[in-house]
Amino acid sequence: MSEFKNKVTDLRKHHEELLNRKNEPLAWGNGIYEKYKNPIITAEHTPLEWRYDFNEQDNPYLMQRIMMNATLNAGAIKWQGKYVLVVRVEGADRKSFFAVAESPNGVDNFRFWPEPITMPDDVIPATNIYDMRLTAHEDGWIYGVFCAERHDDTCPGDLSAATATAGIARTRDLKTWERLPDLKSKSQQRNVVLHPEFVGGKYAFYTRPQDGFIDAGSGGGIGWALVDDITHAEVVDEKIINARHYHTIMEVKNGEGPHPIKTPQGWLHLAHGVRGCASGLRYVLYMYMTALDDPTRVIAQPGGYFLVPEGGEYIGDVMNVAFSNGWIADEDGHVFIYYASSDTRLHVATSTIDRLVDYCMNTPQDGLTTTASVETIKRLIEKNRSTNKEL
Ligand code: BGC
Ligand code: BMA
Repeated sequence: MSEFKNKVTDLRKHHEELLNRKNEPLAWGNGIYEKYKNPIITAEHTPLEWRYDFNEQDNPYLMQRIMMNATLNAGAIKWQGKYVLVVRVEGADRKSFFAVAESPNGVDNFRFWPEPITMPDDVIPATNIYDMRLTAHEDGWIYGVFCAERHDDTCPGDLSAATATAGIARTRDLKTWERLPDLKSKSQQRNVVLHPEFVGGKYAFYTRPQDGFIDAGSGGGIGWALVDDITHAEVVDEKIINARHYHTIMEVKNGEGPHPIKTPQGWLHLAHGVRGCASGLRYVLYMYMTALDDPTRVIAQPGGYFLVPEGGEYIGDVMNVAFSNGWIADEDGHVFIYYASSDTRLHVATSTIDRLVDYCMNTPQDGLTTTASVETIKRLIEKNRSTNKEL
């Protein structure tokens, strides 16, 4: 066999080993969820055909002709019995695109479909698209709502001036997508999510109004808007349902993650919170619950964060980031939380609906001051003193 053929054989073997690698939960977590030993999808998981030209004449050195930089922020859905992610893949050229990867068990053996998604751009064309939230809506369509980013042409000299808008597309098979007009809104929008049910006969969106491209500013928090016609979606009235507070994990920004999971006790929400520090922005995940009869009414707000980057998860293109826009709740109550670390790679954490509801209902709220936090800790110590003498 030629040297080139040997190299190809070795490359394919190495890639298959990575794709088939078993994952296992880590011991000694927080009891709320289990994190796993290996990331589930990295740039190295992308198909070799996307990166290498396998023609020996054209690529005698077997170089990567197109490099992949990161796999992050995936939308998630259980589809035809498989755990399916619409991954934000980012190439070496800093363009993000969407690509479907599926796994038989949700924690390992993720494989990309042969081709990335061709997202129609027959609206105002975007420079970059990312962070899709998937919603199997009761109208029968699967919607993907994502951020569409364009240069802000009102600042001609400024190459980093940009606008963020919610792009909307729908599909029945995750292969062919119909693009709808972007969500019309007075402000810029990122982290827009479609609620899975009609509310009063209307489509309902979680929004995140913001003053500028980066600044949430007076945007206030996670918003909610009802829309009559999804094919011409417009935010007319927007109310803040989950606000930000001084000196919390979401002081600077927050945003809805995937759409909430319906449980008998209420809607279970996963979101991200951002605070500023000397090293930049710190992104962490948090949870809250809203009422079944009114998805805008918060009924539980556990204090502090739910999940943060740890160990190697801190390191990556954008350090100190945990971000999630996808989770899957199985019929038997198991929940697969897909999160990315530091805008570089994808991980899974597993839990159950019961544990997550327990976490939301029984974790003390943030009292917003040191004094309140110390009193909360003392109450727990006292409870343990009086009830668990034998331990
Ligand atoms: C990046 C996003 C980021 C946003 C705001 C975009 O250009 O692609 O990952 O969230 O800027 O910082
Ligand atoms: C945000 C998100 C993500 C990203 C994060 C950190 O604004 O929309 O795309 O993970 O920034 O860079």
